[in-house]
Amino acid sequence: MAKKLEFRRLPAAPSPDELLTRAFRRASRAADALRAKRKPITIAKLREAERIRVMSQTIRKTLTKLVTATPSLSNLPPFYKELVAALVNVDDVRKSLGAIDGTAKIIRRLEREHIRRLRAVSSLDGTSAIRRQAYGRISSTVRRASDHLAILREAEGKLADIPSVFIEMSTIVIAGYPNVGKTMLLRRLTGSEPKIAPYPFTTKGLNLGYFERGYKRYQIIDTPGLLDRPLEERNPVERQAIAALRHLADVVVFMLDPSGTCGYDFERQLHLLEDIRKTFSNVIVVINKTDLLDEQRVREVQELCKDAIFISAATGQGIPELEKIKI
Ligand SMILES: Nc1nc2c(ncn2[C@@H]2O[C@H](COP(=O)(O)OP(=O)(O)O)[C@@H](O)[C@H]2O)c(=O)[nH]1
Ligand SMILES: [Mg+2]
Repeated sequence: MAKKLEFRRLPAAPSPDELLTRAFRRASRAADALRAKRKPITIAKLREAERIRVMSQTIRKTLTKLVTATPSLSNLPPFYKELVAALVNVDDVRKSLGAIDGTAKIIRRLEREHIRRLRAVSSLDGTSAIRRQAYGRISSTVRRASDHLAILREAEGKLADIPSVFIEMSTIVIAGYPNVGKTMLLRRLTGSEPKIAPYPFTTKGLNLGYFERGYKRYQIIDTPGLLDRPLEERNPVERQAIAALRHLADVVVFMLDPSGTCGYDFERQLHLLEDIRKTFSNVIVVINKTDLLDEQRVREVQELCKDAIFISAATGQGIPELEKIKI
């Protein structure tokens, strides 16, 4: 059964200031709410202990939840793994999670230590001094974790646009220069408008479509802004985002438009085809817009692209031959 991987978003990491402000606020509210008919010194001790406990707990809960709610980035299917690795340094994220876990443990120790020390004091001034010390030490512990929180916050932002795709479904990726007719082919094969999923490095996202032939389901992906210009114009991170598609694509349909209407000459399109062949192993060449070609041009193109399939996404010509290919 094909499995759709909804990439679980990382939780948002707060800044030390946000975290401390929230913790101080909760702590004083909790202490104010404490009512007891006891000696003033006993009440003072109860209040200060409550402030330390609530302050510590608020911070620890947030930090622990941050760690447990972060999905494992190393146990992902290859497509997601490579994509994630293109976007963030997985090792840094792992180290920061470990450090945040450690921070929560240190705060737990500080909480216990200061509450213990409160028991031994006998003056009102003494109780507030111990609470201030606890606040100070816990605050600086949180601030020391500042870089780690920043790393997690940044990772959350960078991984926010990971697309959700069926990772085990037979998948066709369509490539080729803009305006050659990729989206029109997707519409024709699926009989519907593509769904758009976000994809890092392209503001246009991925166009996703699904169709069935026999008992088999297929996923078809059009990648506007991605597989439509030479790879040498890409930065390394973009190349990795493209390479991630290798794990997803069972076949790449490379579409060429020899009609002269897409705005890119045929030579240039053939050059991109060579590029794509370096990255993807299973490439089917499709010549589109045959409805615009005369016989002479068809023969010329046949000479240049021996194994190509000639279609017209607009009229439907050649689509049955394309659908016969087994993937
Ligand atoms: N005549 C003709 N026009 C086509 C064909 N396929 C696509 N087009 C037109 O080419 C333009 C670009 O098509 P589109 O699917 O958006 O290309 P994409 O940028 O590669 O996704 C549109 O105006 C389509 O109507 C075809 O087979 N024949
Ligand atoms: Mg398109």
